[in-house]
Amino acid sequence: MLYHLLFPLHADYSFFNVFRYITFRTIYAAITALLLCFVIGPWLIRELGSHQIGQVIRRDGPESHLSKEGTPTMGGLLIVLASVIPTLLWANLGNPYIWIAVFVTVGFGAIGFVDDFKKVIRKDPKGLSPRKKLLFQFALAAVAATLIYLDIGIQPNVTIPFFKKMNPSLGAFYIPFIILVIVGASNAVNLTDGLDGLAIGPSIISAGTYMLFAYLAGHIKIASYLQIPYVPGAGELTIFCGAMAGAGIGFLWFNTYPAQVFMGDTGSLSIGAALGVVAVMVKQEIVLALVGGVFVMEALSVIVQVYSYKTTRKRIFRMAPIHHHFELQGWAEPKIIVRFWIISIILALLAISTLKIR
Ligand code: 57M
Repeated sequence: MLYHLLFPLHADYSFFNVFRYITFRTIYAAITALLLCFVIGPWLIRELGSHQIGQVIRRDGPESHLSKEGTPTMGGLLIVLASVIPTLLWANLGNPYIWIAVFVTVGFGAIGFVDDFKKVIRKDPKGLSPRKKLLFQFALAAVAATLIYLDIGIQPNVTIPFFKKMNPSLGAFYIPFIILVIVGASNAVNLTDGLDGLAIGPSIISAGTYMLFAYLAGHIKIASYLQIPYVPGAGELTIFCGAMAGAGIGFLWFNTYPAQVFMGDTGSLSIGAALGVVAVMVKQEIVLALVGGVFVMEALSVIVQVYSYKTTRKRIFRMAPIHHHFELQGWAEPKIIVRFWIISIILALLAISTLKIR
């Protein structure tokens, strides 16, 4: 909105030319997101607390979590608002990629919100049934995939990291592929969100990495120099990723150990889906598994544990997802969290290196 209001003034005042630049608008989108978190955050946490929107802690988990009972949850509302509002303020609203990113973020946030609402306010411990939750996720992702493939007309080729000339076309399978990336990422972030700051740290790092990928994919000269797919208009997603990173840092202010608020499914489902849809639109889909390697590791630990437990009645980890395993081994919570962040930074650097090592 600010872009549309202020950029046209450059004809009379050259200063407003600065609104043309994606880099400038990204920085201010991130700052706006941070400020929004600092302004709305304390109020939201107070409101959630006063309405007793507090976490119910499962009794079968690590004992150390029992003291977290009653921590306000649904803080994801803050993340969604602080990602979407700055995007609408600073991005070019004539750009379809921006609207798809906003649609997915708000849509998945709404699914998470219904689940949190049922669990925390209606006191229904089951929340939205896993079946319904998945069904809604698939439906929303299918709408996004159709818009991306049929409406915008993105090529159905995927970028294989480390291989310059390998861009296989998935043809008709591109739509299910997009759905899988979005729904998979959403659920992987959700599984990771089990310790203070554990999910938001790698989310910030991933949003920052995709901020770079989006900028490069949308820049015809750099994209051709790096020989990565050039996606006209996708550069505008840099602003969305900047807002997401800012919102994440702002949320971390309150979610860092010991957390004053949890993001709830409202936050985890929307962050994961947003990362998934951005990865697809900037044509760096496969490398998301590396950028979000911590989320993949958490999801795999659950798959391996459930499979092993169902088939042999034996556990591979003391408890899944894997962060619980380290907790039960006696690692202090902040140690697990910060070490997972470090792993996430290393993975993001490796992912960025795939632009060169090809
Ligand atoms: C949600 N949610 C946290 C909070 C957060 C299939 C199965 C492995 C699924 C998995 C599962 O349900 N995972 C998804 C993980 C919960 O946090 C809430 O949920 C939101 C995210 N969706 O925002 O609202 C708890 O996590 C802790 N937490 C923090 N700080 C944070 O910033 O400490 C969250 C955010 C909170 C709080 O304690 O209450 C969760 O863990 O429930 N299920 C499991 O994770 C269960 N694993 C399990 O049963 N494993 C089995 C195998 C065979 C399936 C095994 O290994 O034996 C564990 N869940 C819990 N305790 N709570 C078991 C132990």
